[in-house]
Amino acid sequence: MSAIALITGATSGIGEAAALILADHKTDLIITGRRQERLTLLKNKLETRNVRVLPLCFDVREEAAVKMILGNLPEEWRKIDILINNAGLASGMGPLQEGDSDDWNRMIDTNVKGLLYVTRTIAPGMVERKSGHIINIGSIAGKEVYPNGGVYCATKHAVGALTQGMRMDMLPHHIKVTQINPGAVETEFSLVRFHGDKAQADKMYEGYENLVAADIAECIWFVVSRPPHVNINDMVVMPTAQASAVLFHKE
Ligand code: NDP
Ligand code: 8X3
Repeated sequence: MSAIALITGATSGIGEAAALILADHKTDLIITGRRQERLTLLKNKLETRNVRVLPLCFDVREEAAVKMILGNLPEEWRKIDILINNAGLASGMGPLQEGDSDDWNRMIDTNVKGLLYVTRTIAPGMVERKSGHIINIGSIAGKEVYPNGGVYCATKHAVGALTQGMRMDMLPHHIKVTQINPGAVETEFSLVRFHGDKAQADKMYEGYENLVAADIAECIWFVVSRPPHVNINDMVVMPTAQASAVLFHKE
């Protein structure tokens, strides 16, 4: 029987690329996100790779929806082997003293609370089966703090703490817990961060070779394909032209 992976935020970027690479390796997929039309397009694409696909449209910030949808999966989808907590975003960029609490709530509710709601719903099944792998997508922003990004950095530092905590809590149950921390990856991330300002978003990727979503998807495949006794705890993956969250070599 094929393994089953659940990916949050599969409608774009890293989540979508992860779905494609896992499908290439014959993993059945539960794909989630808020954009139904994107989920349908991705489902069609994935099914050409001869895997089963279950698209689920919901907002990870809505605890009741997460519980209702993920807590009542069809029988044949309940044994989730791999959970990829990927849904996340930055919203806005600027000094804390000028910050907008709507942006803060969006980031905290998605990146921290959403990840918790999903994990709380899926992990008990893994514990019961004494098998599973949780992969949290952190960030270089969870390893450092940079000006004008304090709240996003705080959410990704929180993901780092939660990853360590869940690894400890699930240690007796043979659950692997991994965190992958990318540097700059060109996805819809910056477009979302700058509230749809494409010119500003494009600037983030000018003058150097950024990562692409498939680079991170390959890392995801690497960590999930290790033998049962090997867990990759933490991986930081940067463009060669990036040495810290804010230090780029641009030509
Ligand atoms: P994208 O914006 O391309 O993708 C984000 C995904 O998250 C989308 O599928 C989106 O789906 C989903 N999502 C966002 N909010 C919600 C929500 N409330 N409920 C459900 N799904 C949601 O960005 P990336 O692929 O780059 O981001 C993926 C992860 O990688 C994020 O956690 C991000 O913080 C992290 N990351 C990104 C980096 C980068 O440089 N791009 C670097 C380091 C980390 P939809 O809109 O359909 O709901
Ligand atoms: C996204 C990378 O450096 O823009 O997590 O915060 S960064």
